[in-house]
Amino acid sequence: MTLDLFADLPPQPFHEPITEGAMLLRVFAAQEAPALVRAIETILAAAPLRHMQTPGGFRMSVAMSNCGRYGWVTDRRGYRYQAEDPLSGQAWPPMPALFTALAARAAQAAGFAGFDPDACLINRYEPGARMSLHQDKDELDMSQPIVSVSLGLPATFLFGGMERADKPRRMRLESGDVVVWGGPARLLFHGVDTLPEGEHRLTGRCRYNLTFRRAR
Ligand code: MD6
Ligand code: FE
Repeated sequence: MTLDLFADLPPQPFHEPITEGAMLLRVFAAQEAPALVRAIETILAAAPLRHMQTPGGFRMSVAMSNCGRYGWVTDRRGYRYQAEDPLSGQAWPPMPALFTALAARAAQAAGFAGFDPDACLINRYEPGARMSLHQDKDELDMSQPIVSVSLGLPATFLFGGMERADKPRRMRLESGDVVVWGGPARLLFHGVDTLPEGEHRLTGRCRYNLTFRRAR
C-alpha cells in the first residue's frame, strides 16, 4: 500500500487555461465559499432576487440582484447598469470587502493586475434555469476582465466563439471555481446549460454565480 501524504488536504487550486485571455481557477474560492454565501444572503435581504424581463419581453429563468456602485438590470427599455435598484429606488447594497478582495486576487492570478470592480451581479439558478448564449458588452472599458464565481450546485458552462453560431465547449463548474476572462476572450459568447436537480450543503437547491465587472 502506498502512503498518501495528501489524503487529508482539501483540493488544491488548479489553474486551467481555457482559451487565450480566459482562465479557470478551480477551487480558488472554496475556502471562503461559506462566508460568500452568508454575505449573499445578507445582500438579498436588502435587494431581493427578481426575475427580470428581457427587452423582448421574456421573463429570465435566472433570478438576479446586485451589489456595488452599479447593478446590471434588464427590462423592456434594454440592458444597462444603474446605481439604483429599480425595485426600491435605493442604491444597491455595498460590495463586501470580501468580494472585492477575492475578485482582485482572482484577476491577478489570471494575469489582470489592478482589477477594481464597481458592479457585482448575483445570479441564482434553480433546477430548470438556464442562460442562453450571450456576450457581455454593456461595460464601458473592454480592457477590464470579468471575474465569475460559482457557488452551490454544479453547472455546465458553455464557452462559445466570437459568433453566436460557433459551437460552444462545455465545462463543468463546481462550487468554489472561479473563471476570469478578458483580453481576446472578453467578447466570447457564453451561457449556462439548464441546471439539473440537486441539493448542495451550502446553498440547498440552487447555484449562485457572482460576476464582478468594471461597469464604468
Ligand atoms: C453564470 N455567467 O455563470 C453566468 N459572463 O451564471 C456569465 O454570464 C458570465 O460567468 C461573463 C463572464 C463570466 C460569466
Ligand atoms: Fe455573461
